Amino acid sequence: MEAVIPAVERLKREEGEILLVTHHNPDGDGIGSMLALYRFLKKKGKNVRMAMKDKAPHVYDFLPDVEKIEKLPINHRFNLAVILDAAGMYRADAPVEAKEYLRIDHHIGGVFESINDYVDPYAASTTVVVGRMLKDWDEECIDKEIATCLYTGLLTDTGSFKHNNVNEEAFEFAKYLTSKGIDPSRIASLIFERNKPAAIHLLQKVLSTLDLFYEEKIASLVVKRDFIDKTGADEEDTEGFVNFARSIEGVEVAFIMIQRPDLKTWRVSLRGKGRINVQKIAKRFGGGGHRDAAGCRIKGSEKEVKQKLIEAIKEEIKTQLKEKINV
Ligand SMILES: [Mn+2]
Repeated sequence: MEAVIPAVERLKREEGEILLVTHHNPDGDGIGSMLALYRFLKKKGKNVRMAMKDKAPHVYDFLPDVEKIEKLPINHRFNLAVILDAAGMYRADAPVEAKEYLRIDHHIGGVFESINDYVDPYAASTTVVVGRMLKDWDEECIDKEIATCLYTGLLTDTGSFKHNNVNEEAFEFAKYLTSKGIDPSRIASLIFERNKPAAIHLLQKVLSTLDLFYEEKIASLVVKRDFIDKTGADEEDTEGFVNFARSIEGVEVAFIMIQRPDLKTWRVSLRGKGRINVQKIAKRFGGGGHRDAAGCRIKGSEKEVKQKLIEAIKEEIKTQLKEKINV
C-alpha cells in the first residue's frame, strides 16, 4: 500500500501563488526546510516565494537561494501560505495574507492550520518531515543543493546528533543526503566555525553570569542588553550559549534569559538532558518547543524573571521525577 501524504497532494494541486514562511528568529531548521521546499517547488514549476520577519543569521549565508528570502510582512494575498518549523502561523510574528494555510512541522501540539497539515513531533527536524514529502513526490528531483538545506536543519536541530531527538531515521536521512553528494564536514564548519570575535567577547561576559541552584540541578545564564551593545555582537550570536550551562555535570535543566531591546522582556531558552521535559516549563509561561529544547518570553525585572523560572523549574523537577519513580 502506498502512503499518501496529504500535504504533498495539497502542494501538487496548487496552481496559484504559494508563500513559504518560517518563524521569527529563524534557525537552521526553519531556514533549511523553507529553502529545500522552495527549490523543489521551483523545479516543479510552481509559483512560489519565501519570506520571514528577521534576516537569516550570517552562518546560513552559504545556503542556496538564501538571498531570495523576502521580509515579512508582504502586502499581498497568496493562494496558499505554508509555515515551516513552527507551532502555527502566529509564529511568523507578522501578518501573512492567504486564502489557505498549511503547517509542516515537528513541534509538540500547536495550532492546526489545515486538514492537510503535516506535523510529526517524533521527527528530529522539520527537514526530516520535508525530506519524506519530497521523496514521496519525486525522489529524483532532490539535488545536492536541496540535500544541503535538508542536512543543515538535521544537523542544527539535533545539536550535531547529540540531542535525544536523534533516532534511526535521523541517521538514515543523513546517509541518504550524503548519497546525494553533500559535504557534511564543510557544512558543519560553515555553520559552527565562523564566529565573529565580538560573539566570543559576548560569550565571555555571559559566562560570568553563570549561577547554579537547587543542588546544582539548575544552571542559568543571563544576556543583558548592554553586553550586546558593548561588545558589538548581535542577539543571534547568543545561539548555543545555553549549552555551556547544560554541559555541567548534574545539571538537569539549563536556561538562558536574553534581554530584549525594550529592556522589560526576556527571551528565555530552556534546555534539558533527557530526564526533565522542558517543554512543560516553557508552556507554563505561554511558550513551547520540544522535550529537550523549549522557549518562552517573560516580562519583568531580571531578578523577578529569574526567580519565577527557578520556582517553575524546581516544581517541574519534583513532579516529573516523582512521576518517573511511580511508573
Ligand atoms: Mn525545528
